[in-house]
Amino acid sequence: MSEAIYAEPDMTKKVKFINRGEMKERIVDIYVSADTLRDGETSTKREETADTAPNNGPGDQHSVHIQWWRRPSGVAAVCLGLLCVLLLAGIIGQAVYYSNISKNSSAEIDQLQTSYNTITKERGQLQTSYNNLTKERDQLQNSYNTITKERDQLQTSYNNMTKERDQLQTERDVLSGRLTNLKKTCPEAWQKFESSWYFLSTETKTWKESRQDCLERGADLVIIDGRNEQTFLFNLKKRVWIGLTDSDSEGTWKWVDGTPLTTGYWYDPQPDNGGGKPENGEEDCVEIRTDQSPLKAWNDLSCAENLHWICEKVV
Ligand SMILES: [Ca+2]
Ligand SMILES: [Ca+2]
Ligand SMILES: [Ca+2]
Repeated sequence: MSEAIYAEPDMTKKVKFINRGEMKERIVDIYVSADTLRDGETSTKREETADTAPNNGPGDQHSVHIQWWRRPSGVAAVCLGLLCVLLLAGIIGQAVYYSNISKNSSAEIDQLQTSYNTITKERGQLQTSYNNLTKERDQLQNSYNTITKERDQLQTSYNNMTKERDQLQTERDVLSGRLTNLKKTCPEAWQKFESSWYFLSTETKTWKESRQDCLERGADLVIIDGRNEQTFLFNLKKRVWIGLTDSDSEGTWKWVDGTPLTTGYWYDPQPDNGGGKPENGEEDCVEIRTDQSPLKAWNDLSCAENLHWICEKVV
């Protein structure tokens, strides 16, 4: 190794130069410093160009220093360095750009997240409102259905009542017509006085049989309400049964409709319930006698006696 270091260096290299348009070969001496070689470093004796040294012709040896910008490798290195610098600047620019984009994107993501959260919250509120509205709508629908059902029922009841009213009006009109006809003409054997019709029998019966006959005619034994009616009946000049009796309770006189007697047209000393004479028996029914005065003509008599009778029908 030491032999190689201290060996005679090959000082001759052939290089090509361009001088004044001619290609000349020169011998370039390259000196290598032994100290430099020891340190592992190399140095090169630079060439001496034709411009700085006299042209001694082929075979001359010179020590020259070549300027780096004139060396293709130097220019290439410079270009490469510039390219690296530009590339590095580009990378840094890209990094800064994407860093800003990342920051902006992060801010936008935060804003979007906030907006998303807000919208989600509003959506929940809207959903709650929607559910409440749906519930209220269902309740209203139920109320509406109930009211509709009740309305239909009322409508049905109204229709039925209207129908019944029409039927009653028709019946009323029919009855009114019949009444009008009845008022115009009395049934055969009946006579009218004031607001009643009166039927005077042509045969005689007991008080009970007489009343049954009146009921079969749609009437009842006469009820005397005042002086005029009493006088009218007296003037018929018949001993007749009237609808008054104390058969339920002795001395308590009641009309056949159950009303108590208020004004009696007795002649003295009637009513005597037979006057204590066994042959008269119990006297619980009332007749109008014709041998007395019109307003003092009543006598109580045994209900088993046979007399004419008077039926009354109020019209
Ligand atoms: Ca009467
Ligand atoms: Ca009596
Ligand atoms: Ca009597």
